[in-house]
This record gives sequence, structure tokens and C-alpha cells, in this order.
Amino acid sequence: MFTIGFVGIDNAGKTTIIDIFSKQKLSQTIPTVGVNLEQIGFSEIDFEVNILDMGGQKHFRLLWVDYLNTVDAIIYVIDSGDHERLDETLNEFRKMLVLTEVNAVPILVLLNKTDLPDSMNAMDIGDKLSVFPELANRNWNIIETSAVTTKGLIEMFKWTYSKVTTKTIEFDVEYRESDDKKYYTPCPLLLKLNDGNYCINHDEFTQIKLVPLDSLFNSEILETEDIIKDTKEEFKKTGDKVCFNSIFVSDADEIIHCATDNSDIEVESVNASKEEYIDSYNMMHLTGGVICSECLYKILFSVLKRKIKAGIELHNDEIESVKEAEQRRSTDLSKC
Ligand code: G3D
Ligand code: MG
Repeated sequence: MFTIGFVGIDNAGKTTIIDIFSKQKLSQTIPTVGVNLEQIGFSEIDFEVNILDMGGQKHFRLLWVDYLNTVDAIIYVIDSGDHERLDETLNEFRKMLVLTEVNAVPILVLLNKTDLPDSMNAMDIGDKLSVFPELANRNWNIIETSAVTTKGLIEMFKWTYSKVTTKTIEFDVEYRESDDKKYYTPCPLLLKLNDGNYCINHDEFTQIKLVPLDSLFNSEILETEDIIKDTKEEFKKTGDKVCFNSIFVSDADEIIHCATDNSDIEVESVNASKEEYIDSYNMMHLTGGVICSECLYKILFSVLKRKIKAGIELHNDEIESVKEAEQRRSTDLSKC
């Protein structure tokens, strides 16, 4: 079994990221006391790891030294939105390099919270880190992550897996090609939760009904527009949205065509990029594709927060859906 140490000053997002893998939760508000050990298994790929979550508050940093000598890889987490504490985290990073000179394992730096406005980017921080002479002989890398959109978390997983096992792994969303179009199946904008299927298109978490992609390619159906129209009408009766469980992505012009509402989405106009959506889908897949009402509430709530920050007007039904999720969450905590 391999051991990975998560290090970084307090509030960087270490526990939140670990929880996405271990508990499929999106956030954790209790600061880590001391050092926590989690064991996480990924049965699909026969991979089990110990995760050490090392408390980042000043008085716990002394504990790092003992634990760092037991790890096979280090993940150092930096809050990209916290300009004020940048010097502090760079100093701790350098101390950590010195502490691990004997056990000089690979280091991955996560520039986390890149969903925040005014966040620092990997180029700038990478430049600052690379001047440390202690880093010269180390196997290291830096990636941008977000525990909110799950951006970069697949890359983090792939990197860590390849460093500790010396094997590589691919988690690609499956797609099929027809008329030069790539149809992702299942759709990367689809979240399969235990209380239904949700479409995360346009930052909305709309509950939808699924129509298998294959019915779109059935040889008896010549006109896909017709099946979209018919099915939409059918579901109008029930008040549900219909999803064809397919997203057409045009690589050339960065346009996502959504078969749910037959619309084109410009990737720039949505909060996350196409790759981020696909990563989010992959992450769900990796963690079992299921999250409970507690987490659903957190996702919905984070969407509202992001909209408020961006100055977007909220609809009443969005607020109602968060209230509903909040209610389900309090009665459904046992599933977490
Ligand atoms: P730590 O374990 O490194 O000390 P935590 O940090 O995991 O406890 O996270 C600290 C706070 O940052 C939490 O906020 C958490 O939700 C938030 N956070 C973690 N990752 C991200 C991210 O990628 N983006 C954003 N926007 N926030 C993140 P709260 O308010 O719960 O204390
Ligand atoms: Mg913590």
C-alpha cells in the first residue's frame, strides 16, 4: 500500500480535496486537528492508498517532519486566491523541501481554488517555486485545481498514480463518432445522483429524464430532430426535462451542442470549460458516481454563491430548490 501526504498551510483546501475522493463531499469546514489518516480504495483499478491529511495550522506544522519520512509522494496545496498568505505558504514549501531531503519523493503542487476571481496561475507560482535550489533535483510538477469544479483533480490522481505505481492510467469519457461529430456517452454534463439525474448545463442543476443515446442513432429514425421534438412533448406532460444523454462537442470552434434543449453553448460563456465539465464527470465516475443529498445541497449552494458573486440574478425556483435540498439533507444524512 502506498502513502500520500497532503501538506500546505491551513485553509488551502487539503481536506476538501481528500473528501471528494473519500466521502464524495464538496467541502469540509472543520479545520484539521493534527494529522488524519484516510484509507481510500479504487476497486475499479485495484488501487488502495493511505492519505495523510496534515493539519496546516502553525502549531501542527512541527508534526510534518515525522510523517513526511513515511510518504511515497507529497501533494502540496496552495490557495491561489490568497495573495496575502503567499509568502507564508512559499516559506513552508521551502521548509518542507529541506525536511524531505532524505526521503526525496516526488512532489505535486496543487494551485487550488482557481475557480475564485483574481486567482493566481500556475505559471506565476511555478516561476516562484523553481528558484528554490532545494527543488533542483526533485521530481515535481504544478497543476491548477478547484475542489468546486473538480478541475485538475483527475490530473492529480493520474500524476500520483503514475509516480507511486510507475504505471499510467486513462479516465476518458467514452464517445462515438457520427457525421464527423463526437457524441459523449454518457454526457459529461450529466450528474447521476442517488435521488435522480441532474443536468449541470449552464450552472443549473435541473432534474432530467434520460433517453438512451442509442435511440438517436436507431436506423429506423431518420430525423433526430423529430425524436427530440416528440420526446420533449411527451415529457412536457410530466413537467420534467428530457436529456438525450449526449453532448456533441466540436473541437474546432469550442462549441458544445446540447441535445437536451437542442442549443449551442459557447464554452467561454459558461463558468467552467469543456475539459472541466468532462473532468467533473470523470471524477463522479471515479468516486462511484453517487453523492448524497448533503453533497447535492452543497453543489446547489455553491452554484448560487457563484451566481451571486458574478452578479447574476437568481430565480425564485433556484432558491426554492436549494431550500428543498436543504430539507432533504437534514433527513438524509445517514446516506453520507
Ligand atoms: P485545509 O484542509 O487545507 O485547511 P479545507 O482546507 O479543506 O478545510 O478548506 C478551507 C476552505 O476552503 C473551506 O471553506 C473549503 O470549502 C474551501 N475550499 C476548498 N477548496 C476550494 C476550492 O477549490 N475553491 C473554493 N472556492 N473554495 C475551496 P469553508 O468556507 O467551508 O471553511
Ligand atoms: Mg484540513
